[in-house]
Amino acid sequence: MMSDITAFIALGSNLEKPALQLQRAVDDIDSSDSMRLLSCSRLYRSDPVGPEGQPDYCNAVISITTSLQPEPLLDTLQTIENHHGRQRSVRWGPRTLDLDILLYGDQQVHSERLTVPHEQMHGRAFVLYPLNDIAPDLTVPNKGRLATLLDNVPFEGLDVIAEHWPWF
Ligand code: PH2
Ligand code: MG
Ligand code: MG
Repeated sequence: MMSDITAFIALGSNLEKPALQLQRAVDDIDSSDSMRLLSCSRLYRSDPVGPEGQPDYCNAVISITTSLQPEPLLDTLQTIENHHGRQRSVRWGPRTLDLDILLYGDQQVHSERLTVPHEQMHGRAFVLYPLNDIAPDLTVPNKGRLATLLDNVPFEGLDVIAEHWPWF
């Protein structure tokens, strides 16, 4: 498809077998007609950011190519979240699956439903380190080089739990 765009997606889960949720999500994405998996970061365990008392998260970042525009991409990812039993209640609260659009080519999107680049990505170790696994030379529109962002975000509250995954 000539109009395909490369996008980066953050995956997170802290309920109901988080690693399996992420593995299935990658499979769901790659088997969709409108999205193709390009690369996958290592798999991480991370301390929860947000309300206390929630379980640890599993996090990863993938790159895809997609024929979808940003909002239809968001719709498609939300459908996958819903298939994973996602309930939307507490902000930053526990979830079976979270799929966030980090980057959509080098485009910036500011709509009611969607902000790209993702608003919090530049401060989150559980996003930046996985992203660095697959795109160390990246520059984030409006935020600068990934390598520079990483200088301000220590590798803390994170563990690599798998070098190679998904296992399907
Ligand atoms: N996602 C959140 C809130 N807090 N904490 C970690 N460690 N990982 C996440 O993916 C995460 C979070 C909201 O999307
Ligand atoms: Mg999120
Ligand atoms: Mg989300």
